[in-house]
Amino acid sequence: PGLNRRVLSIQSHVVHGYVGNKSAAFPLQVLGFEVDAINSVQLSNHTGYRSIKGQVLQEKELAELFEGLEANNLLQCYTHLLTGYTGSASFLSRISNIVSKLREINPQLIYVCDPVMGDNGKMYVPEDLLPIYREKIIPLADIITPNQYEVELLTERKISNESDVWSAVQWFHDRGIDTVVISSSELGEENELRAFLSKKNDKRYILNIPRQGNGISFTGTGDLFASLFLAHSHGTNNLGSTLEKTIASLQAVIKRTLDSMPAEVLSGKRKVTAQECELKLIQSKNVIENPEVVLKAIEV
Ligand code: PLP
Ligand code: PXL
Repeated sequence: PGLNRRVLSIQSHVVHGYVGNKSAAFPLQVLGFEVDAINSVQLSNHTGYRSIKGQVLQEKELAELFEGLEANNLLQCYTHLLTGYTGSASFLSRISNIVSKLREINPQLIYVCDPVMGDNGKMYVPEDLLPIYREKIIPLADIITPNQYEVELLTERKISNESDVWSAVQWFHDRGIDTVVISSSELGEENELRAFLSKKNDKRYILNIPRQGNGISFTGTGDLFASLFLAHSHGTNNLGSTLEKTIASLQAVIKRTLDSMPAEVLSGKRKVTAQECELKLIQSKNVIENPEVVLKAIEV
């Protein structure tokens, strides 16, 4: 199974910190995947900092990179396509051509789509990406990993309870998506998040996730989630176990990041900075390689 695992990953690059490809590539590599990265943007840092500088890759430039790969017969080798943060509608639109081309070459290609648009009720990409995800990109995916807010945007329905979740999940299955994973939602008990997983015409799971860190929020966790889920879903039908391993590593990375914070931040005496919230990904190599499952997925 170590052979033949190569991901084309189209996401952001940040010079400092861990979101997008910076968050996804290392875990995939540690778990034995070759990662070919296309950087949808190259920014100094993620958008949660005070200032943000850098470049956005244009649709034409994406097409050029892809042409170069094609010209050298390098498109033959992909087992997976992973897409995350994209900053423009025309760029996102172009990804549909890429999916078609890769599928033509490898009909077994798995497309993992993380429709990165926002979190906690706030969009951090232009609004015109939404209809493109909804109409053009989502129907092409095998696995999608939205959070609750992204599900609400895509399905145009508010999610207030578990029954809303499963009908939203069905909305995705009706569009042909095999595996729907809601990476996080506000539907758990107090101080808990809840993740949901559904495989079309097959099993469904929930997994409750204790909140760590007293309201400190992290960036890049969703990108990490998608990369871990891709890696652990490869070659298995046991998606409950895939979700468990994904959450185990994610929680361990968050714990390591919190453990690195100064006492005055942890006690709430001083507000945490964006830099202090950067995931301690490299320091978490062992928990990425060997996730220790403590939180179990419940089949429902
Ligand atoms: N933060 C925590 C603590 C999580 O457990 C998860 C996913 O399970 C996430 C973040 C990822 O969610 P999102 O996609 O909203 O970033
Ligand atoms: O984690 C999502 C993400 C990806 N890429 C960039 C971001 C963010 C979230 O803020 O700013 C550049």
